[in-house]
Amino acid sequence: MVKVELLPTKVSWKNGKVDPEKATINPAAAELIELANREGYETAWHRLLQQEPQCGFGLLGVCCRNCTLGPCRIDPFGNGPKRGVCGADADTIVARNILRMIAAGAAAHSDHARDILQVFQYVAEGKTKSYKITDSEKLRWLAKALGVPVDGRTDQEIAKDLVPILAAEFGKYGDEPLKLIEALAPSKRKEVWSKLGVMPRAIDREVNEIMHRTHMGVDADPVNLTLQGVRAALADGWSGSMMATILSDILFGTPKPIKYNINLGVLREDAVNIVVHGHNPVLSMKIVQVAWSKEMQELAKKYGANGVNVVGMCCTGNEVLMRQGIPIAGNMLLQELAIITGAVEAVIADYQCVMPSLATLAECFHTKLITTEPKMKIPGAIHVEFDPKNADEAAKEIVRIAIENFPRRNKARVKIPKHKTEAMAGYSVEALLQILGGSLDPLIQALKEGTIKGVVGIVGCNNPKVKQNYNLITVTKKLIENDILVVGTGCWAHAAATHGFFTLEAAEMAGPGLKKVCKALGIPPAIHMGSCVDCSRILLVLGALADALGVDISDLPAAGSAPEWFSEKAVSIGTYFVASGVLVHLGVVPPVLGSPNVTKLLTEDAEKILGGKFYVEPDPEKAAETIINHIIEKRKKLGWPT
Ligand code: SF4
Ligand code: MSK
Repeated sequence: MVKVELLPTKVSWKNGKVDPEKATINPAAAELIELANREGYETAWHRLLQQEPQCGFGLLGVCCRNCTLGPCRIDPFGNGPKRGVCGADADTIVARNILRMIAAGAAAHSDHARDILQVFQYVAEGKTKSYKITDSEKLRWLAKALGVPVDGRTDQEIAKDLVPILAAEFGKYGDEPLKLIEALAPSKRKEVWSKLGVMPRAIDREVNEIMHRTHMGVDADPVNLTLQGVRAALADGWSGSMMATILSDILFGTPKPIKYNINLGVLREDAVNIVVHGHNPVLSMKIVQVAWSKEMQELAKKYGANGVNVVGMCCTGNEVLMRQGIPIAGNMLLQELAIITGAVEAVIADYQCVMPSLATLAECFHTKLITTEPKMKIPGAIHVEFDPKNADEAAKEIVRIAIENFPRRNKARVKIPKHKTEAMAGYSVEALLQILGGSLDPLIQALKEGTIKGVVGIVGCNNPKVKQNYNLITVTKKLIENDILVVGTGCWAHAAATHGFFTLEAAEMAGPGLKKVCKALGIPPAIHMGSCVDCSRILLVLGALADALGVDISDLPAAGSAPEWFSEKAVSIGTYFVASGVLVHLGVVPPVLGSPNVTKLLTEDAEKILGGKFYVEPDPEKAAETIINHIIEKRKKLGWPT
């Protein structure tokens, strides 16, 4: 059990400023935090310190403002009120709050999927010339999985038939399971979910039902509430996120191994720098295409720049990187620091993980913050509404704004850190299979023999409460040293790449077995599988491994970890991995400790019914050790050498 820690912040003041040494292990970030201190720019670290002490009731999850009888709060130490005005106790309040986090996370991923589906529909109906089917093979694989005929048919005919099937994943009447789950989830898991009554029926319905159940005076049973959270999270992982990944592959290409550079040193003094930020690749893929065009490169020259340099941030960065190999500026906590370099002409943001602070910070520089989605506007930003039907025009307008902004750059203020690292990305399931020679057999063999002891997915964010990248890297390093193959997504991938884990030479850091396998296959010991929604790729790998071995996912020597998570999306991801039978480590304490019952349910009892459970441990060394022991135990149960 994790002890109650009301003030988990490790970042501290030094002479009234943020201490860069305590804030990050990335030297480029440290340089710019120092600059922010000197010049008085505010970053997430500064604002976190201003927030301290953060509300203890909030940290423990025992405050409720679901109605105006409240807000109510429960005294976790038993000296004050034990129930809200309506009579809800700590168990009900904590469970309801977590459930609403899952709903928000599942909604974010799935709404992203809906946006990609809309583009797919336009392509199917011939309503856009800006996009096309790029991976016909994957389209046909999906069609076959969903029972759509493919023989003798064009891509467009197949796509047209897929649209209503995929649209029904979001909303349909009736209790029959989601088609993507039926088609892609392993059979043993589907049995578990059916028996428990958590088989998702429709993505929007599960999210909607959470909002209903958590309304005042509806569901008060923490177990019943949590099971609905499981159902919504499964709808996210195995359908919403899965759909976002598959359709993005079909439209933009299934990733293949690709080299790139990462860290703030990828910004260029001589070029127009555009940062693409957020999660949805639909516009950013176009931005890259337009920015790399001769027309725009020439235009940049007219404005005194040596071309246009598009760099990625967060998961939009991951999406475009995986398919185009664009350089990456960094992960979530680097978004403000990129602007502080003084070298960014435009930040183009779609949605999710985009801090509203960027607008204020951009005003201190010449940087234009451009929002593009009707559902995400930020006061102070320029809004260029993006319509996938005329994506080329929108992309041209945006790139032009950035280029025309170049002469406004104050060269005297430009401070681009020198740091950048070479890395490899692009490991889709298909790419991994190709590397393995067409089947999972070599991986299964290596696992059985113990050359590779297990597989761990590390995902998730940065959180200024944790020294940036420290937890992500410490867990990664310890696992690979112990012959555990690490795969992952999101901001973990940016951290792992920045600190040198995505190179072939990184195999030297791995234990002898993993090192041998990496050298034989020509892969790094830690594998970049994509953006947050691409955690679905990890689900597919786990499902395929379980099916091939004739076991359940919960029997595999596998685990998940989110060492620096912050977002509601991460709560949904963690929950669908637990529900898929995986032990999930959380390095940041979730707001549940105010209810010992809910805490026990998530960290102990869940295993009995789902095969997976949450494990909370802020210390990354200890966490890695526990994960390693968990993997050894699973191997013993399979009768494999440890
Ligand atoms: Fe208070 Fe109950 Fe209303 Fe929540 S739902 S604010 S606990 S009265
Ligand atoms: S971007 S959700 S901070 S991983 Fe996907 Fe990074 Fe977390 Fe956003």
